[in-house]
Amino acid sequence: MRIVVLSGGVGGARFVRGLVDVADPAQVTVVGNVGDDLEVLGVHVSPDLDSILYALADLNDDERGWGRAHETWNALTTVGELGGESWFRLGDRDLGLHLVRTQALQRGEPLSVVTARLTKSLGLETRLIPATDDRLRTWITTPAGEFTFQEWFVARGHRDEVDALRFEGADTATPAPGVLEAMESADLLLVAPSNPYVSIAPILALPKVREALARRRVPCVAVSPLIGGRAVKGPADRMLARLAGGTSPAHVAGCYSGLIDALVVDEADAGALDTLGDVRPIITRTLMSDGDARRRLAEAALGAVPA
Ligand code: FO1
Repeated sequence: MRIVVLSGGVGGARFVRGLVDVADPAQVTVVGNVGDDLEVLGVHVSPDLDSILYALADLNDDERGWGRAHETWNALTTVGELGGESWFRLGDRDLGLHLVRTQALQRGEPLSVVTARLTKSLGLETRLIPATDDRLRTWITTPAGEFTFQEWFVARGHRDEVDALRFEGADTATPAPGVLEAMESADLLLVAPSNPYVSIAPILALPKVREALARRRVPCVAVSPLIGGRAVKGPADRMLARLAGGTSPAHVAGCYSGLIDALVVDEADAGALDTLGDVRPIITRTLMSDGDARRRLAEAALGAVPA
């Protein structure tokens, strides 16, 4: 079964890791968000692609959620001592990947080509494609002003309420090679349990990706990132409350209106399913606390397709 997953960073990476344990990794294509990308200290960082790469290669720091396990921070300490930019924490091991990627981009290689090479170097069978090779950046409008995603998320600790989002470049950006082909030949489309506004919306802001999803002939299943109306980590619940008016499964499904057939929701949300309309609920335990829990969640999402 060919599967395409639209994914953001931390939650999406955990989900994809579970998915490739229960499905053939070579049949899985992950389309990753690049709206969070940034240039810092002269390197290009693609946090969501890297979270997925590290999770698939078992190199990730499971507790922190981003970056690599057994990380050291010597380069960053030196940067700080020398008065450089150290607000965005790049570990020594992580930095190696950013150097390789940045050099390739500077040579003129598209992000999708570099990413495919990184995937291969790490010995992965799963395809990881950035949603676009073009520049796409998420901007967050708050009462304190407009910030790039990482300024808001990391530098300001996502403390500001979000009034609106803007995906710079999305109107003219085209999907990276392979994205539409993978979506069109998939047997199942999945939306990972990522923040609908900052992780999935930048991918859906590409008109061609949204159109491909809207005209799908195969099931599309989203996994809710909320448990009991609360985000496991991060600002998804606050954003849904403010921007959608609530944190029920229906509010999550509303972010994907016309684009999904089923929504995987946690048992804790099973009492609030009456307004889901055409979207079929799949109820399970969704907390990805360990490998077994991740695999169970992936199996629940796969269950939407008859074997
Ligand atoms: N998140 C933080 O909260 N603080 C950081 O300093 C930070 C650094 C960082 C470096 C590389 C990387 O791949 C991810 C990093 N993240 C950091 C996570 C990242 O900002 C977000 O989790 C994603 O962009 C949201 O999906």
